[in-house]
Amino acid sequence: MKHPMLEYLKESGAYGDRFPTIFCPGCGIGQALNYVLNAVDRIVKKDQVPRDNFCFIAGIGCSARVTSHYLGFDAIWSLHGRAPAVATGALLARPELRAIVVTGDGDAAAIGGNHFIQVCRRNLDMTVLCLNNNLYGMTGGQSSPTTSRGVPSTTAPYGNVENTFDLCEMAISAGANYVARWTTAHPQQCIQALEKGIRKKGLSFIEIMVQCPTHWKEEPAKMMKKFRSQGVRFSAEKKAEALKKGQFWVGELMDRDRAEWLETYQKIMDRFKDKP
Ligand SMILES: Cc1ncc(C[n+]2csc(CCOP(=O)(O)OP(=O)(O)O)c2C)c(N)n1
Ligand code: SF4
Ligand SMILES: [Mg+2]
Repeated sequence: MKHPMLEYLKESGAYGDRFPTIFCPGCGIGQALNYVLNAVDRIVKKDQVPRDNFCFIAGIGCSARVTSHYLGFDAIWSLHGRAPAVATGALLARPELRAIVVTGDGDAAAIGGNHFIQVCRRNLDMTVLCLNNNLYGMTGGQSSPTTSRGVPSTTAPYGNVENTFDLCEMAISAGANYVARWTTAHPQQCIQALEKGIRKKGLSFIEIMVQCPTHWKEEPAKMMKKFRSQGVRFSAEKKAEALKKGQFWVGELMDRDRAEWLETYQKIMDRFKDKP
């Protein structure tokens, strides 16, 4: 029996067979790909959104490889960090698109940090999915802006000396309507958050913590168990409590209905439509 999500994937492409994937054994990116396809499948089937209305846009990184390499949807493989800007252009040309940006922590927070902040500030109607493995996977395990302080990496053999970005907090402060964080060890929660986020008007930011067993040199199952124990379920009441070292919030961190940029822009255009 074929995997139910295979109908959304390309089995071969310009450079030959796409399967097995290029991801290392046990990498969390394949799981996240499965979750996003399950969410899209629900929207295609329940809301009758045509498949052609989905457009996936990525930058560069292991995480970015899910788009043009495997997805049987329109996809743009753009420049490192620039996917939010490319998605903005796509939406200006075709506002009916369901634009889904797939990004990594380096892509979104380092080279593309400003692009990410600006789409959140504009609250554009797109979904930004960040597959956060806390390092640069594709280029050899360098520290990224989400690597914890003190943790060694190939660029920080004595431990990372930099402070760490919380991408969800950044998205909330910048103005995104919907923000959620889960991990590969929370499959149903990831699918539900993605489904909600894709439907939601405005910018949805969904962060999935994914294991990179190759560079963290840990067993994937152990890493997923840690995700389960370190991820603390978010609630407004608990917010005041300080998280212990290594812990992070999981859950829906923001769900609000601020005005979305494209709609606001369209209203202004409509006001002047019939004026000479
Ligand atoms: C302009 C530019 N600078 C640097 C690179 C090299 N580069 C490719 S991927 C990458 C980091 C990717 O890290 P992340 O976004 O976390 O993705 P991951 O591989 O971890 O999924 C870098 C620095 C590039 N491709 N283009
Ligand atoms: S290097 Fe890490 S992130 Fe990249 S495919 Fe391998 S396990 Fe996944
Ligand atoms: Mg990364």
